[in-house]
Parts: sequence; structure tokens; C-alpha cells
Amino acid sequence: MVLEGLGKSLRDGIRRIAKAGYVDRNTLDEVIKDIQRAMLSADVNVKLVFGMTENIKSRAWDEKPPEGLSKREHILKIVYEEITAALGGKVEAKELGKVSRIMLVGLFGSGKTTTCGKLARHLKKQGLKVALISTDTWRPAAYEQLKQIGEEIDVPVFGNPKEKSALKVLKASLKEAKSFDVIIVDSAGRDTVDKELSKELKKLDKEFNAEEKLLVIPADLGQKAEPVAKGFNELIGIDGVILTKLDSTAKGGGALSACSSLNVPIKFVGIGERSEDFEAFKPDKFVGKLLGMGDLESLVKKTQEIFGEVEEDQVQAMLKGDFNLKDLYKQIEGMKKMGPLKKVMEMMPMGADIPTDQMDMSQERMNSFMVIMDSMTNSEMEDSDLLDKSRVERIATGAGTSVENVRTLLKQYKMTKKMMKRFGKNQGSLKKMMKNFKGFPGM
Ligand SMILES: Nc1nc2c(ncn2[C@@H]2O[C@H](COP(=O)(O)OP(=O)(O)OP(=O)(O)O)[C@@H](O)[C@H]2O)c(=O)[nH]1
Ligand SMILES: [Mg+2]
Repeated sequence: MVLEGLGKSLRDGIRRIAKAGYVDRNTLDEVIKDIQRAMLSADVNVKLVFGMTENIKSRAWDEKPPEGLSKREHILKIVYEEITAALGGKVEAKELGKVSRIMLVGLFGSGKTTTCGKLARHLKKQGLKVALISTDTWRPAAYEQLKQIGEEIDVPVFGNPKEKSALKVLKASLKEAKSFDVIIVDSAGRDTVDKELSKELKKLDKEFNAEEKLLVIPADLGQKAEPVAKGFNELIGIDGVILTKLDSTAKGGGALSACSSLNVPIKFVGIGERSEDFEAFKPDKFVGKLLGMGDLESLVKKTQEIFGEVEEDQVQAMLKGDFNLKDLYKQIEGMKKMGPLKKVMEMMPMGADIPTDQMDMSQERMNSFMVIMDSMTNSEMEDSDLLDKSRVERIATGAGTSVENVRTLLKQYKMTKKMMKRFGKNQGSLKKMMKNFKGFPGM
């Protein structure tokens, strides 16, 4: 889970407000203290944290709840809004839309090259013909690194590992990449925002005339993201930020709020090393997820992406507990493509509270489960109640495994089904709650 520590503390706070029949000043003060502590340990700037908590306090007691909202719900809404504002909510990034020339810039090791691949994959999935150009003539094997990433996602990469002038590489590559819808240029990093970097980037930018200059910043910089973003903005002017490595730091809150306070929109976040670990950044959704409000929209989208033919009403049916072994089979197939179930569950309301060992499934286990299910008949897959002792024995023999392994699979299936149902229920109450919160952005 991204920003796990911050998320947990914020969820605890929210839960305390939600649970309280009546929110008095003491309760709110205590919750605010917890929120302050959590934000500070996520490296959010002290002034910003205090500003935010002052806002919560004054709004909570001064503002009259809008019609239809209880005082408690109103306070929850205020807390949500103020946290969103602090963590990037001031500037909502516009969709990239129709851009054809994108350049990624940033310091050494910030994740530029990896992010080029992620962004290319993201745009390719929108049906665009994407090409990558490596202009990094500094880092040894920079071209090869991008080339390999390009091969993984099936996107052509242009460049010339033998040429020392970045500008020459760019000029030649642009000729080759003429027929593509979108061109993404990877640039070389430096230790600091210095003159030399500025000179090179300016030259490249003049030639390329990027429509989107995106600054790649690693989230582990925390508050130090601010001078970096400022520096790059002054040097070459940036259109937005891609915040990487949000998965591997507790300081992400600092980086998020730093960009927000500079009025630089965060357009995407990187949440892992794989090319699919990448998301468009929507502050309200992001904070909704942190606060455990779930994000059903993305879940359904992701599920559709993986299961292709599964329709939303089927997802809804699964959430109601209508989930048979065929669905589990498809789910395992999907999981093999996208990583552990845990990630999907994190997108669900309160998903982060599920003990992680309950959903750990190794590749080996997934394979063995699939082999077992391959030995079942169609009607057994549809109705697991048919699986009596003799059928289980037959299946074990057919799959070349033990009866115990077949039982483990059935146990796992029942647990998943139960979990799905539980989430389904949560979703219902969540929707009801959201209905009352008419003012919630994006919900
Ligand atoms: N966990 C995690 N790791 C990431 C993420 N993005 C990039 N990385 C890792 O960060 C390291 C550096 O990434 P690169 O893409 O090579 O960074 P770069 O900015 O191109 O580096 P230079 O070209 O040397 O300046 C690699 O090990 C990546 O796998 C992310 O979102 N999460
Ligand atoms: Mg690089």
C-alpha cells in the first residue's frame, strides 16, 4: 500500500470521527493531533500541517453543515477536503490529452527511463502509436536500458549509443520517428540542477519543442522535492510532475504537498518498478484511497482490463458472493498477469485492513491450483458443492497431486468468496454513505 503509515493513521482518525455519536471539541482535537503527527511523519511541511489543521478546526466549528449532512458527517467531509488540499488537491492536473511531443527531465536516478516506459505503455493502451527516444549520452548503457524497456512493452526505441552529442542523437531520431503519434524523449540526469544540465536541456527542448515537459521526482525526496521542482521550473519551465517511487517511501506526503504548494500539477505517480505500476494522479481519489474510502471505479476498470470479457454486472455479482470456481480460475489467470490479489484488494473500501498473509499466493501455488481446476468438470467448476470425497480423490489423481492440495484450493476458494461478499456489503454501505456526502468531489 502506498503511504501505508500515513494511510493507517488517517483511517484511524476518520474512523474515530465516524464512530463518535457526537463530535465534541475534545474528540476533534485528539483526532487532529493524530492527523498532525501522521502528516509530519510523512514529511509534510510543518507550516502546511498546522495551516491545514487550523483550517479543519475553524471550519468544523464555524461552518454550518449543509442541508442533509449531520455535524459529524460535515466534519468528516472537511477533514477529507483539507487533507486533499494539502496532498496535492490545489491543482488538478489536466489529462494529457492530445499531445505528440513529451520530454521527461529530472535528476540522476529519479526514475526517468523507467517512467518513459510506463508512460509509453499508458499512451499505447489508448491506441496511440508511441515511440521512445533516448538522448541520454551520459549514463553508460542508457540507450540499452531504454531499448530493453521498449522491447518489453513493444514500443520502438530510437537513439544512437555511439554518438556523444545528445542534440545530434535527437535530430537523427526525430527523423526516424516521424510517423508516430506520440514521441517521448528520455533525457540525461545530473546530480543537481546546474548550468550544464540547463544548457543541454534547453538545446534539446529548442529542437524538440516539447508540448509537455514533465519533471520526474522520486517521492523519497520528501519536502526536498520543492527546491528541485522550483529549480527545474525556473530553468526550463515544466508542465507537470511525475512522482515516482511512491510505493517505497514513507515521505511521499512531503513530496506531494511540496508540488502542490508550488502550484505544479502532479500528473502521474509511479508505484512500483514494473511498467504497469503507474497511475494518473487524481488528488481526491488518492486521498479517498488513503482514507480507506475505497476506489471502486478503478477497481472495476482494472478488473475489466484484466478479465476483458467480464462485464461490470458480473463484477457486481461476484461482490454479492456469486463467485464460482470458474471465476476463481479467471481471477488466478488475471493475477498472474497483474500481480497479487492484495493490490486489487487495496483498491477496495477498507481493503488495506485485510491481513496480507490471507491473500498471498505464490506463482507456484497459482499454477498448481490451475492444474487442479483443469481436472474438474464444467459442472463441478460451477457448483463446488458437488465436490464430495470421491470426486476430490478423482480430481487429485487427475491433477497428479494430493487430496490435501485439492482441499487447500477449495478452502482458498471459500475464503475468497467470503471476502468478495464482505467487500460487496461494504460497498453497499459505502455507497449509502457517499450519497449523503453529495458535496464530495469525484464521488
Ligand atoms: N519502487 C520503485 N522503483 C522505481 C520506480 N520508478 C523507478 N524506480 C527504480 O529507480 C531506479 C532508477 O530508475 P531509472 O529509470 O533508471 O532512473 P533515471 O532517472 O533514468 O536515472 P538516470 O538515467 O541515471 O538519471 C531503477 O532501479 C528503477 O527500477 C517506482 O515507481 N517505484
Ligand atoms: Mg535514465
